[in-house]
Amino acid sequence: MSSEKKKVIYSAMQPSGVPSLGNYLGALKNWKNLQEEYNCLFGVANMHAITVRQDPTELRQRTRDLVSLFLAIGLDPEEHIIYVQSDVRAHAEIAWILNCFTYMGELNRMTQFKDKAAKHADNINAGLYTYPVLMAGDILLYQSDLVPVGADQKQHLEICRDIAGRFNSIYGDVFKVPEPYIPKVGARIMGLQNPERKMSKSESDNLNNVVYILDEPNVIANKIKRAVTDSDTEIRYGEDKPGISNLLNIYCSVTDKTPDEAVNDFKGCGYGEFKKSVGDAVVEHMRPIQEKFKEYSADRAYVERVMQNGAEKASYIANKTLNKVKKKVGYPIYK
Ligand code: AQP
Repeated sequence: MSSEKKKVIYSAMQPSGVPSLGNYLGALKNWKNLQEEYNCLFGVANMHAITVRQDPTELRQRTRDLVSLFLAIGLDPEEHIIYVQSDVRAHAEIAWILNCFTYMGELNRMTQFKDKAAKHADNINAGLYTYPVLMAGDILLYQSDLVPVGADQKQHLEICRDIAGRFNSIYGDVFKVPEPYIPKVGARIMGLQNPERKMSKSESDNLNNVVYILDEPNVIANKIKRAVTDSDTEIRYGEDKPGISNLLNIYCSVTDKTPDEAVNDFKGCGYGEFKKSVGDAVVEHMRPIQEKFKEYSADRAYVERVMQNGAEKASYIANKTLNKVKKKVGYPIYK
């Protein structure tokens, strides 16, 4: 299929910590497979990340590291666009305009804002509140057809569609109204110590709860060995067995096995043996990615070239949409 005919898909990740196994299995691993079928934009959402206080030196480093990781998992910066959000000024500009087309009543309903405000009670800033508007701009600037969404992001895509529809109904067809893309395999990975809540990269209070994808092999294996299970000894899926179900999901995702095959693999095994096998499977799956990551992150000049080229390509597309939007709302036009 020629690249013009392919649909545009927009995906981004915040450099708010080293990505977790959840980020990898729920998002990054699927992104790699999208490249054949779609024109992809892969963004490092550093403007979103500063809605929570960040150490500047660390943020800069993590931003570059996330680009290295994108490359390490096989995202292609030639055929697609890998870029850093703050390198494309159109994001900040469109966010302001879209703020003026978003109602506070809509933002008040966002559950992620409520969660993050509770988690960062000392810093409930306006950026945290208007985060969904910035995200709507990310998607709309590139006239994206599809956006991969996990359950946690569904509400944000809905508000993006509402904002686009509202703007279009006033000014004509300026924005493509994006559809959610539901990945064929979309794992939702839960915390190892608290399998009732999703695994999150920025969690720092219990490091055993999160596997980071750059953790050393023995660290990965140990964290999985310490994962909470339950009082019986059976290895099966069940609402009453969130810890075991989560480990089975992790195992399926890294081995590409079905849930039935996974359960079958562990018939008659004890929890110790099961957890060791899951740990080994994760370590083996991550090994080549970790090796490639080391290579890319050692080549800072190349990674920065990817970032600069990506910013240029992304800016070109984004500015086309932004210029249209500016004209529609009545900003000056210079001949
Ligand atoms: N536990 C998870 N299981 C499956 N998918 C997950 N994602 C996040 N956690 C899991 C998916 O990762 C993508 C990028 O997420 P993000 O960086 O934009 O922010 P997030 O969803 O808020 O991820 P985190 O790890 O929880 O970040 P922090 O700790 O900074 O808030 C998304 O596609 C998301 O669905």
